[in-house]
Amino acid sequence: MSTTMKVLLGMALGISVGLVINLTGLNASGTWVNQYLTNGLFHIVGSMFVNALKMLVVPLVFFSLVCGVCGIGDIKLLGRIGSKAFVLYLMTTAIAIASALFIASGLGIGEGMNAVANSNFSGKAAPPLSSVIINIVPSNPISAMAKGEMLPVIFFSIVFGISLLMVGKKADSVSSFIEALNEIMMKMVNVIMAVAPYAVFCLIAKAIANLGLDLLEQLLGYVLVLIGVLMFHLFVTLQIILKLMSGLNPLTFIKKMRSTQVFAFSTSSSNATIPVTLRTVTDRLGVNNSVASFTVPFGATINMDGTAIMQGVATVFIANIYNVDLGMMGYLTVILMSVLASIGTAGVPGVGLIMLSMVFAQVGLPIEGIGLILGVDRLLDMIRTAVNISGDAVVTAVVAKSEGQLDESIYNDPNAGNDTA
Ligand code: DAS
Repeated sequence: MSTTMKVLLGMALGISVGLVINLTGLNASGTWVNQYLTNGLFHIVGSMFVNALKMLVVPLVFFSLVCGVCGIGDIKLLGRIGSKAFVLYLMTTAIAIASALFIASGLGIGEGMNAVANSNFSGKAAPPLSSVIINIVPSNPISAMAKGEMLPVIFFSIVFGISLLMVGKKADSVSSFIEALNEIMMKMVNVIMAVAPYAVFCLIAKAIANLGLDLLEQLLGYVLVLIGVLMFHLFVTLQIILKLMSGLNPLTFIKKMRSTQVFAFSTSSSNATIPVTLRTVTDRLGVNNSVASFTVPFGATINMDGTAIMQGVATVFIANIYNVDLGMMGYLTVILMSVLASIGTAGVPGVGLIMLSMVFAQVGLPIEGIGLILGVDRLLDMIRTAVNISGDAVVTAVVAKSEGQLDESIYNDPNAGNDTA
């Protein structure tokens, strides 16, 4: 049985057990169920899993980012094409997260739950944006890593990667060592995710036992709003950007990208989809390989519009569930963190959720809130990965067109590259 099916099974069982406990009143304070199950076993297993997710963040971001920057291969590539792609990737991600925050807060998902967090989170007010920006440059990168302060970790990782690239051949052994460590971190994500079904059962059972059917309704709201914003970004925002910035036909793009999106959906991994995305943008959209071979892997590492959207919608949802008022400064911090979190997120299944704990920590939300959405995340990860790689392909087409590196006769030929996936 696939991990996705196991997680869904864990979620279904967790909901059933949680409902039985809630509806029969077994969860009343002082009962053995409340003491040894809801706030005992379920709380312990769930909290350990959430800690394991947090454990991955710093090493995953550092090694993934350094590899991503080193993957550029040639520092000169960071020139015109690299700068265009980098600016467009950040722009599409910022638009994605802003639309997510606007729609989710406008709809008020999660409001009225007044859940109480187990962890003694204080709902600390987000620090002023000026101090967030100043602290992006760490005075001590090791201390930033030890404290899990991710903005300075991301800054240090990017500067380290660029410096490694500039050292060139002398640092080849360091580059391959870091690549090996990055592989290990990706494998560690799989190891932790293997436990997800059991953790999902415990976290959902505890949440439903405490919050009852209301939470289920709110959770459905979260899923529907998130899917809605993902579809809006994919079929409206990205297509407007494609049309306005390249003049290319959006309908052709949507038709030709379908099989690649299905592959991304089924693997939940942008990295695994890189070969398929590369083949599609070159053989079917007519992008010259000299551009695609840089912008596609670069995008798979630093550009995750779908993930940023999930982080925006999840932040509003959990803030409302726990009655935390984020305020404008909080929302701006979420936008900055989500854009940077998507830069630091490697394209493998489930990492968006891992980075969400970083966003929550930055704006003072209880990390255990992740447990409420964990059960549905596996399914949503599939959809947002398809959105992630579509954003990579749109920016690749726009950059290629602007560089005169896109053959429009191929783009407009409905049968071009039909034998590719
Ligand atoms: N599944 C990740 C990807 O490969 C994104 C995520 O986890 O949000 O794009």
